[in-house]
Amino acid sequence: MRIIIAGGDGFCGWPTALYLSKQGHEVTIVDNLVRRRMDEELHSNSVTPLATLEERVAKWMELTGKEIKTFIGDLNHYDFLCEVFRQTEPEVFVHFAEQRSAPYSMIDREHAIYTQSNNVLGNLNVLYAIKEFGPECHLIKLGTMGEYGAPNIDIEEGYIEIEHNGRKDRMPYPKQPGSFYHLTKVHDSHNIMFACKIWGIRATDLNQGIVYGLHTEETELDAVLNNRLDYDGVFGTALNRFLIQAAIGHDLTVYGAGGQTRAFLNIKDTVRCVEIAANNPADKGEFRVFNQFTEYFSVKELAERTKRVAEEMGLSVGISHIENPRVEAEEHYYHAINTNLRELGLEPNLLTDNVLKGILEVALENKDRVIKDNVLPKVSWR
Ligand code: NAD
Ligand code: USQ
Repeated sequence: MRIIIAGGDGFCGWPTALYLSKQGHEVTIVDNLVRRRMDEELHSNSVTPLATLEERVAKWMELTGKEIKTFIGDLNHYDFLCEVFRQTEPEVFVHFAEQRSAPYSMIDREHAIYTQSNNVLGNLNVLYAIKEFGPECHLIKLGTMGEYGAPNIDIEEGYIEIEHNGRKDRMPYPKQPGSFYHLTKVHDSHNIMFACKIWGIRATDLNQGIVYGLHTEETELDAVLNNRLDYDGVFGTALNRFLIQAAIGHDLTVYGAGGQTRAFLNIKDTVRCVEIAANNPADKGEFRVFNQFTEYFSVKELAERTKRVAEEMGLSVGISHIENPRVEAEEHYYHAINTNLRELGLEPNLLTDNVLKGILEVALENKDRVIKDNVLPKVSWR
């Protein structure tokens, strides 16, 4: 298939591009490289050294003989996006290209506005480009489990049957997101659902949990193919952050009580889930939602597991419950359904001690790159 990976220079997009290229698909990356500029803005970096996108695709070509084309540009520049569609005629458009950090979106008004316009308008451009240039193209859009928040009932996959005053209907599942970033994903979902209904677009919304790990079989082939690994208080996510904190001898930063329960998956399963969605396209006019995660944990549980595994490796690790910079429930019910991807063949890579050790080893190899000033959270929701 001809597949566009928008956001293909990022943490999820890069390994997905390599994996789909390896399966024989014709892969094109579209990215404006803004994530690399955000590292400069935040005076931060990836724990693993990153080659340029040019070097990455050249190395992939050298090692495998497979070409990944690249277009450097912004989804918000519609003329650019139209040209990409004209030149590549995609059958699948995988959309990772959004500002994905909740803390970044909560820095101040400017960052909230940037996040909402980048994400919501970029996605709207993609919908219009599909309508205009590829009405059969299957949109695979990265959403988030955080769209649902933490309701006191089970979380279904996108839709829930509701009975009200004696009548029943299948409705979109209620959304209670926890940041201006998470809200963009809700707005995107609504826009996509509407576009499917009025124009007959086919779309899959992948409501992904928090991704941990960094390596896939493909990124491990050569240091130039390294994936990024974020640890700072803005872009670092819970489990990866704890493992890097353990590597540098920093206390693990549990926000508040630590009973916040979230859905997680290994980066190896991210790439596989996208492949499963691509191989099983949504019907014309269908807005399909898959909950993309394999397990859920509380952050306290993850900190305790990280501590135990790190101590087995001879490290000394403390856990600090620091004041929560976010406004969120710290103890709550959580039960979410994730059967759609399993039924289509996903075999989860579960979080074993060996997986934790593997990520910790990479963090230890690169620990001198960590800028310690960036580890504690500085962005407040209040
Ligand atoms: P990332 O920031 O590492 O990658 C996103 C990429 O998109 C970057 O390379 C960036 O330069 C590019 N980009 C952003 N805006 C763009 C625009 N307007 N035009 C062109 N390129 C643009 O993020 P990630 O962790 O790889 O996340 C990818 C997607 O998956 C996001 O949509 C995110 O919301 C979603 N997601 C991520 C996680 C996670 O744990 N990382 C979990 C759930 C969902
Ligand atoms: N947390 C800590 N300590 C830390 C960092 C985070 O206790 O050092 C807590 C947070 O308070 C929160 C939970 O861990 O309760 C998750 O935070 P996170 O930063 O790991 O994840 P989040 O902000 O939700 O965002 C990440 C990705 C985002 C994606 C989302 C999936 O950055 O792109 O959409 O995970 S989900 O969580 O399912 O919404």
